Amino acid sequence: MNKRSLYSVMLIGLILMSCKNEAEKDKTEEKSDVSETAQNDVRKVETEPLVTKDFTADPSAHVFNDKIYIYPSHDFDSGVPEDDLGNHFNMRDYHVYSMDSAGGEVTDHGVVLDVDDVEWATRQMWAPDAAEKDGKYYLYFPAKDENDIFRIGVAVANTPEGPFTPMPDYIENSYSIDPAVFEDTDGEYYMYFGGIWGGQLQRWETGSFADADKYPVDSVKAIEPRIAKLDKNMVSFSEEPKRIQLLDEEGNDLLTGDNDRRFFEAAWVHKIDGTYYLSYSTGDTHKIVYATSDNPYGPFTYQGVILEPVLGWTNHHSIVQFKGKWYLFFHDSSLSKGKTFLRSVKMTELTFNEDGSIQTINAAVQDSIN
Ligand code: FUB
Repeated sequence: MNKRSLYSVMLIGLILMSCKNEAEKDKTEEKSDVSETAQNDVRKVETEPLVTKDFTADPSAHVFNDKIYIYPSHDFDSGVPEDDLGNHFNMRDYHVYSMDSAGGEVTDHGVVLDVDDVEWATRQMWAPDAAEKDGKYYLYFPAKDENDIFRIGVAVANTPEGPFTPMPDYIENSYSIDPAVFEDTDGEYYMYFGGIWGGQLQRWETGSFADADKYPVDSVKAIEPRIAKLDKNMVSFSEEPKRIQLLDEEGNDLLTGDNDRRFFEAAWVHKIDGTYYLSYSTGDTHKIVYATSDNPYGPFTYQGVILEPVLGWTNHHSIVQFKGKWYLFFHDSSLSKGKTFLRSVKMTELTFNEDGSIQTINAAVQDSIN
């Protein structure tokens, strides 16, 4: 065989090998797609905003007196430009909404609290929550104080729809954002809270408010959400806030660089058969994920994704049982056609597997917007 024929044979050989490799690669990719889908079992849902007259976000849903009550943030366009600290979320008041049936007609109970009525608060009325005890209703809300530090306040009402009368000062030892108050089966109430970036949790790592943002490096434990037991009076903490440990499946702390799983903001807790489910937003990876524990203080072990990213930057939710079914309340920016700071509350049914795990939901509506 001369040199030229030898090269031709080698070239044909190489082409055949590369075709075989490509075919095998395609097969492997097909396979891994299939196994990923099987593992995640993502359910795609179509949803409509519950409120279209106003923009609403960060829905905290509760069942009071056989109705679903929703305590959301009230988004509006204040003209403040968007930045990484969320200054464009410049909300000033809260409305309460209710529904007699899941997905039924929504009643707007109007403004129940305004920033001008809160002595200590100056701006940014962010994600609230509510709780009931002995026939009184408590609205917990974060806002910035006169030093531009996020604190958590409380306002009290005789009915779930308010109006709420604010306490003169914020809750002592409270800081950061996104309070979620959970009533345990033994009658104790706990507040879960915190949020990094604009939520300022990173400033409290040393125990007092730092002048500048400082984040742990990627290879160390991520900043953890906080918990504090509420006093019997429901308007103060009965203990110093504690950190909640978040672990991976091997019992190691979730790390700062693990943006797909580490805590960012929007904590929520529900309990089923002795298991506490702590769900939260991963912020810059835009997911709602969850972790479980047999203790309200944790440690909680990461389990998986509840809600894939929605249209808009933030993802914030609540989970509530109503008439035997579980529902996920969340928001997206579909009504405003993608405006980050103009969001709308939605709901969909949540499905649990027999082993207690939660089926992942994909409620993205990106395609219909473009
Ligand atoms: O709505 C303002 C902030 O955006 C909330 O407090 C966060 O959870 C995020 O949804």
